[in-house]
Amino acid sequence: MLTALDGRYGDRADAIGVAGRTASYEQLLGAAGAVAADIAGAPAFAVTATASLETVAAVVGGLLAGVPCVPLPPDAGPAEREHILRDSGAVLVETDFARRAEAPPRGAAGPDDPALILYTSGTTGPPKGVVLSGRAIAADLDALAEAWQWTAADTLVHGLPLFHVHGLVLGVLGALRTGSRLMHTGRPTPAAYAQAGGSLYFGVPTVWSRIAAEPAAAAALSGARLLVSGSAPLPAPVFRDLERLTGHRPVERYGMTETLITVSGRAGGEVRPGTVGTALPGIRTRIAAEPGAEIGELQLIGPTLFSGYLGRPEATAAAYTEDGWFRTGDIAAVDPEDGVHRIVGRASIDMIKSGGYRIGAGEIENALLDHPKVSEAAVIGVPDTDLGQRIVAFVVADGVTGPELTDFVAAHLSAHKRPREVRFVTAVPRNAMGKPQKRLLLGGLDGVGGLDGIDGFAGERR
Ligand code: MLC
Ligand code: AMP
Repeated sequence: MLTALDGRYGDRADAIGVAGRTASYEQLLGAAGAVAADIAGAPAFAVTATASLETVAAVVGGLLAGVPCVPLPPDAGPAEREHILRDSGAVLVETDFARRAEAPPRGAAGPDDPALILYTSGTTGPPKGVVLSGRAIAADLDALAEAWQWTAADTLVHGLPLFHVHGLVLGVLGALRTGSRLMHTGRPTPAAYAQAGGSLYFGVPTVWSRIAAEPAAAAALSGARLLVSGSAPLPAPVFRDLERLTGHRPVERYGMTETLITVSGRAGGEVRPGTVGTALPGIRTRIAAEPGAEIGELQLIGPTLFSGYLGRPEATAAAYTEDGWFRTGDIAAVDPEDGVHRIVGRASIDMIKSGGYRIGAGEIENALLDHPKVSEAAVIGVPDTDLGQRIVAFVVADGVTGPELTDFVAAHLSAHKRPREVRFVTAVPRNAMGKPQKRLLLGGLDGVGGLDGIDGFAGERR
């Protein structure tokens, strides 16, 4: 997978830059070799995935040793960390980039063995480990390289977290497969993107909308070759602002942790706001719609799909249809003329995308219910111009403030899973089965009815 590391594209002192530090491929290989020697023979290992050269060396070390890497969100609180470590059986490894191995050991893992285990949220319960093989990752990166004309001549710039597909698989392994220089900005701020002088830029829609709000930073990207957005829908106004300020029509692509990137616009091709392009080479898609309807669940088949949820065969089986197609849970439509896909929404209200992070409502509700003062909790994602959706928690509680509950979730799970708003209600509206009626909560917040007149349900901010 790491074709650039065999020297075919040459080397340079700043082949890899992360958060202000740079390294050559040779240095990276040496540091990764030291990690590989440490972990050889382990079933899996975990690394605290800060935005750093150490994280890159650890992930590469895992690939060299043939030991799957579990990247831990660096801000994960004890509950989330313990769950991931226990569930994966991974040993947590510290990386010292100054330590180097002369001859990196090579593991005996085959292309279908696990290369990465990424933890991601479902609608209920704690996050599940998504097992990705080297073969699936390489197939995806090669398909994207073709779609985006991504080569060793590029300098890739982004500042995304190194524990998810976008920042880690595309943003690090993609650079090491294509040989493009990588400049990771540490944080994905408009100023950092503007200063980087790259040719290829990756961002989640929140990053692009913040760049579009700073015209000078956006204008600095006009010399780039390609701007790519993904992980959540890019709002059409942001698309248009970017086009006006940078001269580029951003390419959108669609994917999931379980499937990697499967649908994308093409460099040099026609791109339309609100659409995510066509299926990548090797991927087949279909829409499971009611007869006569054009919109339905997007289902997929192809070489980039995951190997399963770690230790959860029932959950893996449930993710597929009887005839073997992966059920994305996203509602989409495909233009019959040109095969261009449009993502319309999610099937489940309990799957939230905030700042490009996938967050299960059930996980936040369970964390809130762990607080001794909380007796009921219902969490929804509310439309937000900056984050796409923002997490709003409705709770029945006494003797605790909203900021205290926000901090409680941030400390237990991770900062990006914290509710941005807490509303205190007298009861969570439920149907006859006792299931929370979240659409009522959402309707009440929008002021479009639903909760109006239902005493106490719209909640009070404290
Ligand atoms: C604030 N903070 C708190 C806090 N309140 N910390 C603890 N407790 C509290 N109560 C701190 C945070 O720790 C952070 O600190 C700072 O405030 C900012 O908070 P944030 O939430 O991190 O920042 P925000 O500005 O909201 O982040 C926006 C963002 C981020 C776009 C930078 O959402 C992001 O990086 N998104 C990328 C997600 C991503 O990569 N998804 C891809 C999934 S893969 P500090 O010190 O950290 O600043 C996928 C597949 C595909 O989807 O298709 O790509
Ligand atoms: P994750 O597993 O974190 O990668 O999240 C996957 C989900 O992100 C998908 O199921 C979609 O809901 C969403 N997503 C990713 N890319 C896009 C996109 N370009 N447009 C709309 N939604 C997207």
